[in-house]
Amino acid sequence: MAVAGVLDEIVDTARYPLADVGSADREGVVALARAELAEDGCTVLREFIRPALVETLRAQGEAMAPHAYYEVERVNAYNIPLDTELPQDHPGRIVLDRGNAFVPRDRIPADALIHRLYTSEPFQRFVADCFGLAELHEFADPLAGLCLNVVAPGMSHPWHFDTNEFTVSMLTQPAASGGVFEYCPNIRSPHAENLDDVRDVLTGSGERLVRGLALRPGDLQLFRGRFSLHRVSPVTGGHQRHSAIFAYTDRPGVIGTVERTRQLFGRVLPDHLAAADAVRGDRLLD
Ligand SMILES: O=C(O)CCC(=O)C(=O)O
Ligand SMILES: [Fe+2]
Repeated sequence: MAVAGVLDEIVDTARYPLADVGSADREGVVALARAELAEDGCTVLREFIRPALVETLRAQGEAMAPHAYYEVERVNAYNIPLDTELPQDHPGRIVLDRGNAFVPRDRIPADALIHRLYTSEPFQRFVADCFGLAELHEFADPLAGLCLNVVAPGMSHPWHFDTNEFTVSMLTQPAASGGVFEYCPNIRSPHAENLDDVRDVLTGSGERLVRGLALRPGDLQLFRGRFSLHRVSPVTGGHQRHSAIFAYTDRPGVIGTVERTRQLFGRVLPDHLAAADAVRGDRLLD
């Protein structure tokens, strides 16, 4: 089968039979992922990529990394404007340096392993099933849909919540030291911000809430980052940490705002302007 063929080449389909919809083996993998996501918002599918391709995965990431947009941004954990009016002790008042940089989708070759996986229909169906979603769509955004997250030595991707309810990612090159993915399972819920716990983590006294994840290149991570505060700890050692971020949504046509796109990538494309026009009817400043 042609579609399964692409996956077979990249994914360890003996362990993860993505295309065998309805098979007991696939159901078992999905059920385990669902149980772990329900329990603590995160699941890791170990050695998802065939071990023989892990070096290709790393080398492709390294080749695209120079196309990342490097600009340290001052942020808070909620990714809301820093001048938002908040009570004195609100953790959203704690300012962090976001030192990671993203390679955008239009600088990722179509034949790169991460691009082939991101656009694979059976892969998307599998991810949807793991998250329990009826529908799953690639971001319509020509930059933010698929990114390589680059964290250079001395930098970190600081504590934050994702806007998206679910995130799919894959480490392609670990840091020499540091650069650990750390998260606080379900530290907030749709009904409760739990500001005291979030403040503890941001001020360094929340160790009891933090879990470190030992990721290896080629592992697939499924994560509910909207409820679990998370970060990539400071990278040390001689080289960058790279991870692929596969951005999907549960409805079609989602595209980033002009302002956010400029912050993340340093530029916008006609699609972003057109989407803003469609929403606002003009291109005037606020
Ligand atoms: O690079 C990672 O492992 C995490 C990335 C992340 O949290 C994000 O892009 O929102
Ligand atoms: Fe995140």
